[in-house]
Amino acid sequence: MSYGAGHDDNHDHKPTGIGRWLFSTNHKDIGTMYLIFALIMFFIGGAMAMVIRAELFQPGLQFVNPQFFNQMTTMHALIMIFGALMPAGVGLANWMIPMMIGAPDMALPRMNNMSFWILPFAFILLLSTLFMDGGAPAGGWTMYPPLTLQLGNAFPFLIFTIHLLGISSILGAINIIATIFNMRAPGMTFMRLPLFVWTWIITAFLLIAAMPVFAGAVTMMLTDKFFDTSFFSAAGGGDPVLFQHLFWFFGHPEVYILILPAFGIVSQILPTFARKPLFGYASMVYATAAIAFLSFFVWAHHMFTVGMPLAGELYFMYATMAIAVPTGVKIFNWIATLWKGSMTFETPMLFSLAFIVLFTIGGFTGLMMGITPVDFQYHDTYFIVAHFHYVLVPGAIFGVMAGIYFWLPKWTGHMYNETLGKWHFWLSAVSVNVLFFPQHFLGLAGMPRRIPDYNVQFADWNMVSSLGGFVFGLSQLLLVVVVIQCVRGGQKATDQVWEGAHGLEWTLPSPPPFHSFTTPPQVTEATAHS
Ligand code: CU1
Repeated sequence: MSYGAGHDDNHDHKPTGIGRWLFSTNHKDIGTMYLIFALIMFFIGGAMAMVIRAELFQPGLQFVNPQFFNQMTTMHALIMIFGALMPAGVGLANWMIPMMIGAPDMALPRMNNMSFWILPFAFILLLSTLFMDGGAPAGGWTMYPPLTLQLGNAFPFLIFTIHLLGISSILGAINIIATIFNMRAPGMTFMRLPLFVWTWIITAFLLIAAMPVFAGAVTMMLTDKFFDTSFFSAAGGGDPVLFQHLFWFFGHPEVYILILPAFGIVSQILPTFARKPLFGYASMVYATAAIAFLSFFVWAHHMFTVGMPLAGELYFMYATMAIAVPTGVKIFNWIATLWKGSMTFETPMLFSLAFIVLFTIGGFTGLMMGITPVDFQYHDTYFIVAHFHYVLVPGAIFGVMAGIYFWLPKWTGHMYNETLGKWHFWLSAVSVNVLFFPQHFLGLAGMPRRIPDYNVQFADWNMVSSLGGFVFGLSQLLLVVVVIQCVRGGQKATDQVWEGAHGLEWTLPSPPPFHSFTTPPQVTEATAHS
């Protein structure tokens, strides 16, 4: 693998071969490992989604038994969230944050190595449960007791996996905070940080605050199973609903851990391809911080149906509505950034534009579910599945895709194949809607989630959804082709790959340096649309 401009290695210790990766303390190498790991997990989790969509292609039981189906839904979620999206975000952070703030590496490079290398072992542990007596976890990724307590041999492995993932992401978050707080180049003040860096500061604090709650909750479940405690058992004076409170106190901020880095990526890309500075930089920072802060006060909107007091239900409804305000600020700023811009539509820009439209659909359905009285109808239906997949697939994953295409030339020193990139985008953007939009209809019509079979009234839209799913799954292979081609060769990337205005491209300190706008942008009307 070769690196492009900017690759320098100041470390005394330079292992080669496999040692370069095993013992790496280099933020670029570690970032690359995170990204490759995330891609592998994306395809393992995606293969499980294909099993799910194949089984749901038509009513009846065709390919798998119900138990295995439940294992697939549970493992798909755990792998996509903890194995694909979070490591992809940390990989991008590793690659880009030191360069964006003018630091030679991460603040704690050896810990960086450990954060990464915990992950493959954690997922080998989790995936090994598929071959155990009693099978893999099947009670849903939310691991509610008492269902999850009935797991066989896989149970302690599941808990230990969560502990390992928690350690990995907390160490990663500490490293990111230490790097950004201590290693900024002179003049790189907080309010000049690129938005991607800002979203990662906030994400890192979310991780540090949320992961221990999750680790604590699963540990309490562990002692319930093996040490006769009854935190979540009504028979012993405990309450299974307590687990739901603890889980969602982690789970809701976790959603923002997945999406905020994507917000940051999109905030870097839109100004570059609109050739205008980001609209409302300071309000973007404050809106991101407000979203993160509020995310800790809305958890019970996932559990309106457990029988809370009315005042509680109303509180969680209004608190949920409140998050729409800073989110709306961000959407407004992105659109205002595009307004009258000299736009071009290369692959990173296409993914970013689709992100704005499709993430907003997921946001709106989230508001629908936040309305307590109607959530009683939507709860545990496919409407929920449609909602969070809009947020996470054309939302978070499209954000990551945009970032990969945007920065690939920087990472490899080569241009990627734009034609293949555009094919990847258009196939993904069309099929993702064929896949997930009909699931809204299914949910509103009453189809429950997490079932391997369904009433014939749901047959048509399930077939459409599955067809979309197969096309979406296969389309992702194009990304692998593009990345491999780009790593191995291709047209040499220039310093200003996207021919944006000076300063907008790689780092985008904002407000941009004064000189950025004293000379005319390099791109004229004529070249911008050629
Ligand atoms: Cu939530």
